Amino acid sequence: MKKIKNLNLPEHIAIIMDGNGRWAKRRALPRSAGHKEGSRRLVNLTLFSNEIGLKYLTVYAFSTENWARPKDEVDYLMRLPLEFLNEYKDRLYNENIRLQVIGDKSKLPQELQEKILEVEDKTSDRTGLTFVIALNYGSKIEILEAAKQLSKDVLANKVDIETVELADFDQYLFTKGIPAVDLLIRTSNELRISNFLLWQIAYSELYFTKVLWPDFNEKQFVKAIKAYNKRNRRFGKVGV
Ligand code: V0D
Repeated sequence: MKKIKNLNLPEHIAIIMDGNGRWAKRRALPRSAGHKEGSRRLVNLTLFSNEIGLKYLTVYAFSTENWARPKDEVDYLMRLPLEFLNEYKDRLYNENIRLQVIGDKSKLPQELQEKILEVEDKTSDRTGLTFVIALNYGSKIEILEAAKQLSKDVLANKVDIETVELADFDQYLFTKGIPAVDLLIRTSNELRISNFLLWQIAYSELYFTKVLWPDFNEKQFVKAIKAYNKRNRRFGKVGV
């Protein structure tokens, strides 16, 4: 494991990978070129996260609202996950990385659904980084579905409504078993949460940067973690 001097790692970092289209536009390239470069960045940062010993990395790849984009772009985007998995599934496994995809997978192309299940299954015993990809994910629908399922369990007498606790509600979310987010990063100078992990970021530190996602390198990443370290030290909390 690569040690970075004086760096206390958060346990769980989440990232909104914004600015791929803008990156391409600035270079007079098609948006797809930005997505492709963004995908390379994602691989690098995932391997780096694992190397420095991060336990959880969650990234926002595609929201439930992204279907409204032009059809050409959606078609292109939908090919990225399959390419990514075919190219990196062995690498993820060999590097001891566990992959998990959160979101409504039922709306994804059949072939992709099967590939996701295959890689999730194959890497389920990996003990390094848990790499969580939010794909066709929306936080409000996640919370609503959790409330609906909890209601069903109450009606079926499986759950006593009077004793339900926050930790019980966690079990109904896509992120079941994954600890709360410690640090949320959003690139590309957008200062919004955009329906990403609303429940899970209740106590997160928020870090916004102007850097576009395809330019967000290891150095930028460490800078964000250092900022997180400083804020936590102010409250006398010691990192892990
Ligand atoms: C495009 C930057 C990997 C954000 C990263 C369909 C925009 C590159 C995946 C991926 C996307 C998803 C699931 C999976 C494995 C990989 C991905 C999308 C976009 C949305 F199991 N990159 N990537 N998915 N981009």
